[in-house]
Amino acid sequence: MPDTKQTHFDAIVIGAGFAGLYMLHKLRNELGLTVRLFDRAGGIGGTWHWNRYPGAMSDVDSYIYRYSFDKELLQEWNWTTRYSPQREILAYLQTVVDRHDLARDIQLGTSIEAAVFDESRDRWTVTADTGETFTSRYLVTALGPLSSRNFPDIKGRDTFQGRMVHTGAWPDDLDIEGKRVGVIGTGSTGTQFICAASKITEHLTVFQRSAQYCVPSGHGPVSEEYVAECRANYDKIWEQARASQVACGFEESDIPAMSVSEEERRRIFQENWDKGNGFRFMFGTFSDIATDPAANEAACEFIRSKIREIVRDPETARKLMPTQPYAKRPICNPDYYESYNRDNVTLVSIKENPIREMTPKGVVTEDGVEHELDVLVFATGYDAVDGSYRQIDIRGRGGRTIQEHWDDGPTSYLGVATHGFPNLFMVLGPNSAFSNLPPCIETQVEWITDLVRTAEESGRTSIETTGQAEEEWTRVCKELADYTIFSKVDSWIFGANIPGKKNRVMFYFAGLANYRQKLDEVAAAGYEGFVLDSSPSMAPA
Ligand code: NA7
Repeated sequence: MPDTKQTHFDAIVIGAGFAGLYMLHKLRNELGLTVRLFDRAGGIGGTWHWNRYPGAMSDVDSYIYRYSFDKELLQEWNWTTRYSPQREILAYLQTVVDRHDLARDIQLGTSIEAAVFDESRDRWTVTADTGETFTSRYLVTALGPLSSRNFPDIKGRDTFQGRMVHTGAWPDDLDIEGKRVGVIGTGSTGTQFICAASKITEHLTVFQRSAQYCVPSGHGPVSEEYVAECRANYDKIWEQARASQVACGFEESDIPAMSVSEEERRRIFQENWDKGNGFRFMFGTFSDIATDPAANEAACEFIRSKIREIVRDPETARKLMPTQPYAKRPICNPDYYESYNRDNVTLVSIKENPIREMTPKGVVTEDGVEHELDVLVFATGYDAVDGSYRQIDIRGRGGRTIQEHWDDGPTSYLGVATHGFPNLFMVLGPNSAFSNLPPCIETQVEWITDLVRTAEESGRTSIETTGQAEEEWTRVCKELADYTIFSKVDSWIFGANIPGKKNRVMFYFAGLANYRQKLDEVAAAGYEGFVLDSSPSMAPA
């Protein structure tokens, strides 16, 4: 338990997920700083605390969906299935907390509502919903890019007498077994939920806005030999991941799709379909699925052919057939399309037949049908990246809010800092690398730690990125995004899933290896793009 009397710290960290826990470990156990980590949840884990819906799991192979820094834990941690379910990831993070004695500096159940920078003292003042106020020299926001829930307002929503839940706040007491369940949303979350819920509910009604490209995950048990091989090869595994684009553990392809014959293309698609995993299918098949329209269409057509093959009812298959490019975050599941062959699953295309309203009994669609439900699940995603920041009143130099600073969309330098907000470091801030998250988180946390160490050693009390560096990074990220097909499709990756939100670049699309190289170059050049200074009142007399 944290010391309740202490109110000033060297650093305050917000968020107890993968990012915040590692940041606490590095700043406290390595730099020797005093740190308090806050989280609004009643437990650690971030995303993995909140997402307890049936089917919740990581869709990146378990062996690489973890930290690399704790080499002993890499050898000790055991796993039995290819991907880790939510409960296992939470247990893993709890083990990390215990092994590194983190709990004594974590204050749970405390939502940070405001953070204000005092430029005369180079300090942040942080206010919590408990009424407590804390101060610190550094503030690290490890808020999670997907934590501000999107809960669409539907006419009559409050009249519904069943239960309504968002997948990102799944209550422990909700059991959907044998119930009539509806789900809105078919993203990574919705499709995972559909696969699991279709097997246990009396009836599942899927309200689909956009049809989804989904490939098999290849999920299943792993052998002890496989686990032993991963353990024996961890040094190589991390080296390969850090030198790759999406850091998911497979070799990315360097072959353009159109450089091979149609037959060979189909063979490679099939081979990767059989191996399973969404990132592998998008980046391991060919080098240009995300950038060349013809390559992209070839992948789309392959997946559509699978939908035709798998789904028995032609009308359901037609509704499931995506027409947009394959350019959202790639999705995989054990048996997504197969779920629609079950008698207890109904698909409603709300593009063709929109939701008119909700009633005490369920959901009424434009065709006048009332879909009676006991539970309605919103798998409707998140106000991604900056959404988490808009929930906190963050004020930098001159009292300027981060909302004002990001009026035209969120920006940063290198995904970790933003001009006018000194000593504020973001983990997975806007325009961080688009990749498997734990390796990107480790990259940023380690880099921020080195930057803080440099400031500490040189007696500087203020670290701030320049407006020019931020503009340049934003320009680079936009150019990279424009080059991809991702930017042509509406999704949370560009903030385009939230009504009224401007479509903005929110990720760096040149991959983790290039991102790491850029960070190394910036550090080697004396943290180019940052000003390390001391405010007048903090300077030595
Ligand atoms: P996503 O990927 O944003 O998916 C949300 C889904 O909800 C998607 O199918 C949306 O349709 C649908 N949606 C959103 N708003 C509405 C409304 N108002 N009406 C109907 N349908 C709606 O979120 P996830 O939670 O699945 O995944 C987020 C990330 O978490 C994921 O990529 C992983 O990295 C982990 P749309 O496609 O926008 O038409």
